[in-house]
Amino acid sequence: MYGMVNKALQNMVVEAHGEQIWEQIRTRAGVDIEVFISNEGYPDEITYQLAGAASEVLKAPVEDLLRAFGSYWVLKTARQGYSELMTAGGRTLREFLLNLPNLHTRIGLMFPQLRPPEFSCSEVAENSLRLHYRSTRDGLTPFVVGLVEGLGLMFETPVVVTPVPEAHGPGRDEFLVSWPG
Ligand code: 1DX
Repeated sequence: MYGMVNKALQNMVVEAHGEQIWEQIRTRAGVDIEVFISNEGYPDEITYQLAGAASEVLKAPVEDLLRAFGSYWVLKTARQGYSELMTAGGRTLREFLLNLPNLHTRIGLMFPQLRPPEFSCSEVAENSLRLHYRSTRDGLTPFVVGLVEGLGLMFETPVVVTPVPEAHGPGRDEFLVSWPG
């Protein structure tokens, strides 16, 4: 993944726990890169190693960490660093979710090394929809829950995100997303 993602994870940990804890995590992960370059590609392995080591050092389930990271990504990384992109995504949570497929096409064109996930929506109602997610990567379902929760916070819309508990195979998932009327 682009260095941006690892850098965001580092920032989240450092803001909450300080530099020393990050150094512990980085060492435990066996990652000798001290500074990630945002627009450079890194092996996915590095991100997974860092997340796993963070889970061990912080004694928190990796799912909880990924979920928190999803919100952080939307509220800090994307909204502060790519505000135009996020503003163009829509004016409400519902609009933004319906625009996610477009947004990812655009992001994919901007950054050729990006392997963005595919999103689509079905069963679209006034206060709910079913979000389909298909990725080249495995194990990131909790990250996606956090991303949508972050969008809820961004639009000040209390959102409930429920992964549909059927097996869809690696890198594929569905979520029921609902918000109050
Ligand atoms: F709901 O892969 C809202 O590296 C959402 O399954 C979801 O393949 C907002 F400069 C700059 C750069 C850089 C900007 F080149 C990325 F470095 C991307 C900014 C997206 C804002 C996807 C990041 C693939 C890296 C992936 C979950 C899960 C998408 C992460 C969240 C807006 C982004 O993002 C999976 C990669 C950006 C950039 C946004 C993503 C890769 C998202 C969202 N994705 C790089």
